[in-house]
Amino acid sequence: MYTLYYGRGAASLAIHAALHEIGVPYQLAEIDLDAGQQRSPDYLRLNPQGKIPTLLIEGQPFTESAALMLILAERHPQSQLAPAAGTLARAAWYQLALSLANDLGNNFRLWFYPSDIGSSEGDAATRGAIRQRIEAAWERLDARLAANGPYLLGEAFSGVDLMLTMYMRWSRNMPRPATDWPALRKYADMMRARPSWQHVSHVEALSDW
Ligand SMILES: N[C@@H](CCC(=O)N[C@@H](CS)C(=O)NCC(=O)O)C(=O)O
Repeated sequence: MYTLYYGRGAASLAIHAALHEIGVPYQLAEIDLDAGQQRSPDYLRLNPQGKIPTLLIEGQPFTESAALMLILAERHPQSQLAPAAGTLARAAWYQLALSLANDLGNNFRLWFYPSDIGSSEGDAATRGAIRQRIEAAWERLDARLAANGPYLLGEAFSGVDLMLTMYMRWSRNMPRPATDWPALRKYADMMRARPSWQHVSHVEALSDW
């Protein structure tokens, strides 16, 4: 049994969808980020960094959304989350998971939390640089999907598609959202129609996107 501590639309979203894809029983515990519940003593006991998500696995807390995707894929080899262990497709999948987390996850963190690096929303130069890095990632991913889609691994859906969809959603209010790129737009339409995505959007009451 799993318990996912999630925030609406937060980095927990891909893990929420992954749990639904696997089809195992899980519980949800909502953390209201706007109310600062991630800094409550009870939550900090589970995740001293005060970040979302935390996944309880057999009662033990684990964090970092990309790591949780890897852990779930390993624990549920029959799921569609990752290609079979030991294959080259699995190697490509690891590479994608880590590069999405580094190229998009880290930059989005800085975009939404500029104070992490002592910057501010008004620091145009730093924000411009972060935006450029995020847009460069969209450019690469758009080319990849146009050449070898419809999923990141080609023909087969996997958990990295849930990660990418989550990151794309986070760009919806940016000057150039990911859906400005044509192959990414098509990909978003396909992923948003997926039952697991529809389910998490409904449960997390995500009205936009
Ligand atoms: N690298 C982490 C980032 C987690 C993260 O920054 N989560 C955000 C929500 S998307 C959060 O907890 N924000 C609240 C805060 O930092 O106070 C992951 O992917 O799990």
